[in-house]
Amino acid sequence: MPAKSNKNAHTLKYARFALEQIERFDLPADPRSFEVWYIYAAGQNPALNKAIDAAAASAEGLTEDELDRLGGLHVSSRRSAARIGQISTDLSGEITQVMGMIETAMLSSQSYNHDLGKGLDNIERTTSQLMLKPIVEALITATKDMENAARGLELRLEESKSKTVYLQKSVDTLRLETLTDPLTLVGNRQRFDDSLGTMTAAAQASGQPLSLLIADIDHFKKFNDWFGHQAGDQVLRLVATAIKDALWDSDVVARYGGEEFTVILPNAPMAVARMTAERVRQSIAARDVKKRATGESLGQITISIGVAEFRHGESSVEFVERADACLYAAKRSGRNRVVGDSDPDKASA
Ligand code: GH3
Ligand code: MG
Ligand code: MG
Repeated sequence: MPAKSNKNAHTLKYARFALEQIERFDLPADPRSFEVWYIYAAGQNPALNKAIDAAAASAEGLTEDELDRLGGLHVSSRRSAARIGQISTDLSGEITQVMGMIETAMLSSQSYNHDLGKGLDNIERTTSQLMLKPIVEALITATKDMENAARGLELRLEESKSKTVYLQKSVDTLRLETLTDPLTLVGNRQRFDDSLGTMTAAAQASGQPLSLLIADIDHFKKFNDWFGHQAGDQVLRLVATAIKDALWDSDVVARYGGEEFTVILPNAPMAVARMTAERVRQSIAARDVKKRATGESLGQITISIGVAEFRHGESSVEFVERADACLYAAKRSGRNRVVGDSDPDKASA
């Protein structure tokens, strides 16, 4: 078939090109790099190609970290979309099959009822013992058929149940991915918005305290200018991990924007939230950050944090604004510090 071999020639060409680029940029020959370069060669994703071209032309060249980052940014959303399509197809196939089974079961149950009614009529009407035997035999056969059909349906429904559980798990995984920031693996902005809505509503209803931290890396623009964007990305991952490590599992960490992170602390009043923020700040400031590729010291990274406790009746927008105003105050009063909503230095800043 010429069409097929033509297609094969294309895919081989893409694969060869991908391997050449892996050698050219001295990248690991793993499936992740291969996938990104294959998609590049096929030209399916213009945004990815543009970003890779820009990175290749940059002073640092195209490194493993950068290719990984670009792959995460441009490829995973396409993969999610493809998986949503697959799950949706599997699910509608399953639904069609189950509907078909239910329909068949209803038909055979109707026909069984009919046979049963007819058999009972015949028994009432018959006067001879001899005639009774074939009537009862027919009833037994109909009952056995019905039993078999029911067992078949039961087995098939059991199978369908495990398929549905599997599909449900896939949907859950996918949902988690769509709420995760691909660079830092903490929640993304959507995750923050969703959680804040739910958690302020819960705090409003229960009267339990709820606090919010907004953290921003200090002088991050200069850091990027000095050490490059990839070192900047490494710092973003490090800060995200340091924040997560300093918290409880019930706290929701998200990347709010470029170099800003938020933490929602359920059941935490201001004093607890402030202490938590201080712990996070210190754990980051205490590190001597080294460039992963070269081991070169990147010096001290610091963050500033604003803290607010939820006020009964306020909107989530007002809540965020108060925490943001505290962050601004922390920046104004010198950076590398925590400012709470009730602090005196907030007013002076
Ligand atoms: P300040 O202490 O006042 O917060 O100063 P700043 O330089 O951190 O703040 P500014 O808002 O002026 O700059 C934020 C910089 O963060 C801009 C950009 O260079 C950097 N940035 C934002 N998102 C990313 C990202 O995804 N990767 C990298 N490497 N840098 C980013
Ligand atoms: Mg900022
Ligand atoms: Mg900043």
